[in-house]
Amino acid sequence: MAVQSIEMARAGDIVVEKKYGLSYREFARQHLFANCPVVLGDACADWPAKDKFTPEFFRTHYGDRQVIVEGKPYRLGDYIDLMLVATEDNPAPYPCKLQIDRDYPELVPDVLPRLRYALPDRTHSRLLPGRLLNSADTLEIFLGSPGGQFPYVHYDYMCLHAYITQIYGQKEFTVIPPSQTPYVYPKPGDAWVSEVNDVRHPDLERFPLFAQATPVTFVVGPGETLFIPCGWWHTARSLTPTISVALDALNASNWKQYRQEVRTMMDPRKKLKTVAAQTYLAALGAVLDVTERVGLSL
Ligand SMILES: O=C(O)CCC(=O)C(=O)O
Ligand SMILES: [Fe+2]
Repeated sequence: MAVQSIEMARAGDIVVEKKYGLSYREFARQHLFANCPVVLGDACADWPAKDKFTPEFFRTHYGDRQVIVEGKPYRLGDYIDLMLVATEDNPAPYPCKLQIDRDYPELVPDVLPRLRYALPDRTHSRLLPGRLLNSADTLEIFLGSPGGQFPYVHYDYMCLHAYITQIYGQKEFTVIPPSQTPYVYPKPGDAWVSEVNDVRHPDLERFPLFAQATPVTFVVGPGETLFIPCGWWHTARSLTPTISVALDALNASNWKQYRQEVRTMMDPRKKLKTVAAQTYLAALGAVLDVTERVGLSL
């Protein structure tokens, strides 16, 4: 099948395209290893979640479950009612996150087969101790309402690649390349979070360099998956009631950046531990490079 490609948005020298029929090889060359975002128009075509995950589905089957949103507990059913009546001017709190593998394991098959573009994946390798991922969440459902805005601009924790699949409704995303990190004011001590949390109305008096950034904004709709490569700053805002599935991936393409994050996050006084972790990760990377090439998952 020929690749179909549509330009979604551009700013400065950055172009974000939507592509259909992209082979894994083309994705790896043009996006994964090139660290270039893309909207994949048909990546989740085989997911049962595509037709199943609706507000009604979650209200009917999980209405009595408790969720914590913006620090406050809600019955999921009540949150969904709120999200359906909310407006841009009066949004429901956001994000309402459901951690699929921990709290809703019976829904895991609905987001399988794993997106082929999100393979290989080392976050689930038996050889990678959870501690070295700092317990990063790697499979979540997000529910939101019109005007519901992700609370900060960030790149994904531990420099993982993010794949956000829009299942229901329309969500607007803004992405900023890693090369513009000096303009986004990373938080001291939390370098993956920007101090500029409102990209639409940035406080240029506090953050004057942000004027030099070229954020790219576009809308992702049902059935579409946004690939956000490691280190790309991003945030999101729902335009309608929304349900999205977010997953993360780690492999040869972001191993070096991931190792750098591990180094940054370790206590600098614990030199021996840092060296041990780096030595282990260097060796593990070399082993997994080989096993993944022959299609073996460890
Ligand atoms: O869909 C969203 O609101 C953004 C989610 C996100 O970027 C994240 O969880 O890391
Ligand atoms: Fe993210």
